[in-house]
Amino acid sequence: MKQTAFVLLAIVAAGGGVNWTGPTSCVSGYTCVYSNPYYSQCVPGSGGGGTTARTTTTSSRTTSRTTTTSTRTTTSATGVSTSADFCGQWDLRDTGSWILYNNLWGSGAATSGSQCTGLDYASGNTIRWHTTWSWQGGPYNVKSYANANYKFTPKQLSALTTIPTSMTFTYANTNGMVANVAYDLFTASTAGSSTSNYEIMIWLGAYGGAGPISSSGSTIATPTIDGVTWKLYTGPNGSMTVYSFVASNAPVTNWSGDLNNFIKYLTANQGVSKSQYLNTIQAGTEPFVGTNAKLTVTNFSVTVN
Ligand SMILES: *[C@@H]1O[C@H](CO)[C@@H](O)[C@H](O)[C@H]1NC(C)=O
Ligand SMILES: *[C@@H]1O[C@H](CO)[C@@H](O)[C@H](O)[C@H]1NC(C)=O
Ligand SMILES: *[C@@H]1O[C@H](CO)[C@@H](O)[C@H](O)[C@H]1NC(C)=O
Ligand SMILES: CC(=O)N[C@H]1CO[C@H](CO)[C@@H](O)[C@@H]1O
Repeated sequence: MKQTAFVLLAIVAAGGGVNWTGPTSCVSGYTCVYSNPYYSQCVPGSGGGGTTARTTTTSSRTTSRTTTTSTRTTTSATGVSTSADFCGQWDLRDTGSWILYNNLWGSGAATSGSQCTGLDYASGNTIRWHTTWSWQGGPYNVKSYANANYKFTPKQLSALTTIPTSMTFTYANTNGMVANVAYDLFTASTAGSSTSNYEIMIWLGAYGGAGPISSSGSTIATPTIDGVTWKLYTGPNGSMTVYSFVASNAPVTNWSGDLNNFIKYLTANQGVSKSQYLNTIQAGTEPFVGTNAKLTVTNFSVTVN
């Protein structure tokens, strides 16, 4: 049951769109469409509005989630643990402390492409992994969210002290690539709930014009947290509020900080209730388009205190 929640949450990762100025507005010459529940997409010229497409996509995705939860769970002891890359849409690797997902949830929007993810090392609260992908077509649609999901006991925000984390990565073949590298945290009013009230994204990388969900198209604040000045955006996903901190000097490829500092910023300044539970911490990449791109997370660690 716990694992089901992880899978559900892993698939609802939200990033944003390309060339947006708001959830339903775009730069001049582009029109907003909704290709899935989480991204307003700006496409060249005039085109459809999105409510119907949004609803349709939501239900098809919900089905996929449910049917694929139990596929391919490999449990291994902690310690060095590598194996062949896995390429199936919902393939994953459970290391005990982590679940590494390929998660090609939006691959249906591509005209061609593929993606494979592999584990390089996992031990305790540290993981090293990589994902390699090419996606063509559907340039305004996210194709996937390959990510490492850290397993921990959900904790009320008021009970958190620190969440030290560090991530070092390289991204190869970024020329022409549209993608992000981002943490994705979810909170809810109950522990372990798969229905989240808040999604907190921390974007270390924003390549090729990728941007987060935003109601206004503008930053709402520019806090400096853990050595980086972040452009903060917010916008809704249905009843869930998304806060995205985008590194102003992205990509930040070697970062360490305290995730609780972002949470404390939001409880102090954005009205996020401390009675919320932090249920999910994951980090990975959301690709739109690119060729032979490769994200290598050379070191990622998280501890929830
Ligand atoms: C976003 O807009 C810029 C210029 O406004 C353009 O060069 C770029 O191709 C656009 N990105 C996409 C994915 O359409
Ligand atoms: C990342 O930063 C840390 C702390 O500044 C440093 O010790 C480490 O060598 C850096 N790693 C890389 C790969 O640059
Ligand atoms: C990986 O991160 C952990 C935790 O920050 C650190 O102890 C370790 O030295 C790092 N390893 C490398 C190879 O950077
Ligand atoms: C996590 C979460 O609540 N995500 C929701 C985003 O909005 C869509 C509907 O638009 C829901 O299906 C998701 O559950």
